[in-house]
Amino acid sequence: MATEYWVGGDKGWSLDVDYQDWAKDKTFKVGDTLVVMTSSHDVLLPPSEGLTTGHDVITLASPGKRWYTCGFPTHCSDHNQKIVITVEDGAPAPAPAAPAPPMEYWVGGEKGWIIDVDYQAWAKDKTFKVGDTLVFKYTKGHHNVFKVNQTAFKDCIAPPPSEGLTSGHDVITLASPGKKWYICGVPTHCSDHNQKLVITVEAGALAPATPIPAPGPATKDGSSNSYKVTTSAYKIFVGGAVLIWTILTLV
Ligand SMILES: [Cu+2]
Repeated sequence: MATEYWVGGDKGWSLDVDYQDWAKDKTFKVGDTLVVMTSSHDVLLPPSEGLTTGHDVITLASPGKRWYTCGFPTHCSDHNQKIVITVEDGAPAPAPAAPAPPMEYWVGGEKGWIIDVDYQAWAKDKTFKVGDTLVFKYTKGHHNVFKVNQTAFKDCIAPPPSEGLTSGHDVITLASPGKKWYICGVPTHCSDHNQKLVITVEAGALAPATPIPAPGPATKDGSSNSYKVTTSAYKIFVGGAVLIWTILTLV
C-alpha cells in the first residue's frame, strides 16, 4: 500500500522547519510518493534539475537514502530547508526456502543392488544431501555392501568381511558431505560386473540458510520530472552554497 507524504505537513516546504523531526516517525517505502508543496521555493540544485512547480510529486522508486534541498541561496544553508530520508524496500521479503525433507534412495531403483547395473547412470540425476538415506536391496547371501575409500573403489578391494553390510536391506544414512564410495565385496562383482557406486553428498539442510541480499545503496530515484538525486549532487550543492556564503561574507 503506497503512502503519499506531504513534506512538512501543514507547513509544506518552507524555511526554518525541522524536516528531520517531521520525517523521524515515518517509514518511507518504495512506491511511496513525496509531495512537496511550496509557493516560493524549489527542490534541489542545479536549477535545470530542480522541481519548481510548487506542487512537486516525487515517487520513491528504489530503496536507499534520498537527499532533497531547496536551491535558493541560504534556504538550505541558513534555514535548514533540506531533508534526508531513507527509503525501505517495500516488497515483502522472500520467504526462506524450506529445507528439503530427507530422501530415501533405493540404490538402483527397481533393480536393487545386483551385478551389471550402471549405478552411475542411476545416480547422475539425483542430488544426495546430508540426512538422506541409501537403501541397498538384494537377496541376502548373494551380495553385500562395503563403504570404501577412493582407491579401494577404483581397484575393487573389499575390506574385512566384518565391515560389510549383509542383511539384504542395508540402510545407510548419509551423515556428512563429500564423496562416498560403495562396492559389493563378493569376488568379481565389483571388478567384473561393475557393482559399485560413487556419490557426492551435499551439505543440504544443515547448510546455513542463504542470506537475503540487503538492498544496496540506490543512486537514482524516479520522479515526476525524471531527475536523479545523487549524493554527488548534494555535495555539489553544499559546495556551491559554501562558496556563495563565502563570497557574500567577503563583500
Ligand atoms: Cu555382489
